[in-house]
Amino acid sequence: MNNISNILLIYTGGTIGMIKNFETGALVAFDFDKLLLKIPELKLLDCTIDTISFKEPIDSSDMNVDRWIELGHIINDHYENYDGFVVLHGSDTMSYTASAVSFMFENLTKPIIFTGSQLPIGDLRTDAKENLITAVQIAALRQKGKPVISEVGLYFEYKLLRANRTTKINAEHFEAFQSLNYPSLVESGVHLKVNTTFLRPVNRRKKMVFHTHFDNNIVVIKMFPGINESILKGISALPDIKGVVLETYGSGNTTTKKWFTEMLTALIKKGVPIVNVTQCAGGSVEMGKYDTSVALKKAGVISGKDITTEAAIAKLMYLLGENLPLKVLKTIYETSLRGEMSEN
Ligand code: ASN
Repeated sequence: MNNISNILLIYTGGTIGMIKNFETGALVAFDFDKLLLKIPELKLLDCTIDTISFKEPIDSSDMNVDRWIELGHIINDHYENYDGFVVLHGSDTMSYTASAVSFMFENLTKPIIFTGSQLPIGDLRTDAKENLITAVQIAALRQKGKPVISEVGLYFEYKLLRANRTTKINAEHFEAFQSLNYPSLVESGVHLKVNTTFLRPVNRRKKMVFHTHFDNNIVVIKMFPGINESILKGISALPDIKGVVLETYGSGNTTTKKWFTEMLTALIKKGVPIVNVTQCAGGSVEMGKYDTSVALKKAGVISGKDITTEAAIAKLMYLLGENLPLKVLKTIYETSLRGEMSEN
């Protein structure tokens, strides 16, 4: 048995591979092969690495559903030939893409590790080398001939986090991501410390299923004091709306104004799922805990529990793409599918 892992490194763009455009002074995505020349250390790793790149690498602010699917297809097309995948991606929307990819692959038995950097790889003080080298090492980890990680992870600044639990919290610090509702899966110090109890269990008898239907006819509504009735009513009357992520206060609270609850009730009656997620970085939605969320529960609003907004959006697009009746969608949404939310 070959005990060396074969890793596929996929470059989508992001700061990691950017250089300064000397006319505008702004950072733009750069050619991938030239990028690899800057990291000769990759050749020293105890695994084989093949590389593939988006035809046009992008700043991740330009990510969209089509590109999520393009990335999914690259992984799916090569799924049998590699032991693990490392995705180089801009940090701005990495948590969204990585969450979407986690829903794309059901019964995953191999690691898909997202990473990137805050400074370009050519910069003297770059964080790119450590992030990339350790992400590859983690993807290549094996025990008894099988990958140690069999889920979608995000590696940044010495920590591997469950990707669909992450949020970008800092545009300046090297520690750009946090997972407040779930512990780290691997910590990188002198040794790589794997927190085995928090890894997703794997069932190798189940076949991997690749999902590619994401319906982006959704809207995110963030509550704020003074939220405007006519603007919200205008949005909720749009004929194309198929789903709403409602970012609420604290443990799932909103204004108790009649127009607001009536608007939500009318949307749900029309078959539009509304998912309640908290604006807080940590903690969970608990509808009914305060009087200010009782009406939401009654109206049939879905509890996003402790899911991140990034994962909530990806999960809603994914489940809408599966064309489920609203009741079924609600039950499935409130169940953890890829470890993106706590069970109760
Ligand atoms: N704008 C960049 C991106 O998301 C930021 C980064 O990668 N650090 O593509």
